[in-house]
Amino acid sequence: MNTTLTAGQITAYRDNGFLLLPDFLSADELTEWRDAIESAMEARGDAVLPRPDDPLLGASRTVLYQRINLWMDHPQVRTLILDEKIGQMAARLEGVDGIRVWHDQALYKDPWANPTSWHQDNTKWSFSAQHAITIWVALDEVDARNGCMFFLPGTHRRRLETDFPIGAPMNAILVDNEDLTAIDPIAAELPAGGCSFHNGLTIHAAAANMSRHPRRAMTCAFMPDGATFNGTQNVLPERLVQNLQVGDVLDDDEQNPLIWQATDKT
Ligand SMILES: O=C(O)CCC(=O)C(=O)O
Repeated sequence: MNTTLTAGQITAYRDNGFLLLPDFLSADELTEWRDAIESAMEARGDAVLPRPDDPLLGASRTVLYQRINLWMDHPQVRTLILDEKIGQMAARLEGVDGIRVWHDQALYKDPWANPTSWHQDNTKWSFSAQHAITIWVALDEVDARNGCMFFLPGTHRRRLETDFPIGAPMNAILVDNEDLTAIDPIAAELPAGGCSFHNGLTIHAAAANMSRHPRRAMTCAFMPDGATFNGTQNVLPERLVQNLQVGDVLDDDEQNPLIWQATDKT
């Protein structure tokens, strides 16, 4: 795994709100990731989330076939996702001294599936933070034909008041934010084994899959250590939500493991 980040890449990430790393996994590592994710998806079956008291999330495959928190019930995925080297990359990009897993997510776009509409991620989650970040690992080569992502550079500096679902019309986000059309979307074309990182507020979308093959990606969203509950359940289990007040720190290691922390924290 190529976890090197140059000062120039970190600056570009902070300026644009995203970064592409085309040579993230070696060929052998890509095989390992594909095998682990395929096996975890098969073992998971119809359940979007793993635990009995997890919220029931819709499972429409119109836009994406999604399975969340595979790290919780598949040992190989756990090893891949809880890797402190990825946590450290996320922490360096965001300039924070501790990183927790928010949730992982296998995102398969079926052949002919709809586009993923423009949205921000953090407006959906149970914490509101400037320094949330997601890694998106391409398990297949992705381009504009089979559903690569697109980013609007610089949009991570603004939290929109409305949350936009991934199945909304593509232009829904423009209703109150017409100024966004002044920004050129950047296509995140990647070879299989490449990855991107994007900030939790960066506005992004993905094209329709106009190919005969699934577009497979494995992602993990991270939260900065110390992030607090904002009152939204999202993927949190009932058991936790019942005992949380708005403002409580989300630090349950069974749900949101701390995967990297600066050692010189004083
Ligand atoms: O893979 C996709 O189509 C969208 C991914 C996405 O929205 C995300 O990873 O935040």
